[in-house]
Amino acid sequence: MMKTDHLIRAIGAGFFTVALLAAPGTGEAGTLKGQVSLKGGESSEHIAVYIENVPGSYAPTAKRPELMHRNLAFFPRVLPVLKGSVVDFPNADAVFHSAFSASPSNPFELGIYGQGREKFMQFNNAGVVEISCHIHPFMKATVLVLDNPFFTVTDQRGEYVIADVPAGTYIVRTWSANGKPTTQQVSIPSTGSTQVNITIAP
Ligand SMILES: [Cu+2]
Repeated sequence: MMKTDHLIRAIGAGFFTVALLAAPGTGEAGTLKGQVSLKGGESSEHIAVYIENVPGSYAPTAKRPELMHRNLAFFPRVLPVLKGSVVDFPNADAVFHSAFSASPSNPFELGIYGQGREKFMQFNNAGVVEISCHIHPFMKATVLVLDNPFFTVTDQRGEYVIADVPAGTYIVRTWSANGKPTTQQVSIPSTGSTQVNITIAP
């Protein structure tokens, strides 16, 4: 509502004002940031934080996300991606690995392959995709396929920042390898930032 009013006024004021308002990252967008803590003292690094139901349509960027086989583990353990993304699955180990998922949203099978042989998979449906290796049953990863690009992962201190979020009230969720998923409501201001700290139960 407010946005439309602004635009109509801007059109009256001239073309250049309209162009400025339409530029990404200007006006009526705020930043969500905070600290994620995992109860029980496990590392709070690489926990996915994402905002649901942000209006708009979004396309993946040219840079492909990567889910690697490395030291007999998938890296990263949790990988959030935008719907439609092609994810590369390089094998950095000197042993054979595979990657597959039986998750209903995006089932796939890349077969068994050796070092350096790059395989890939396009994730076209939003959902949680649990990934395993046929050869090493202890190898697990999760790809979160999301509807919008307003997601990130925590840094070494458990901190996260999601910038340029259109102002509004949303649900923010987290996903981690060692804790339960969380859900809470957040209000993104039209300018500046809001701090939301999140505690995850083991
Ligand atoms: Cu393996």
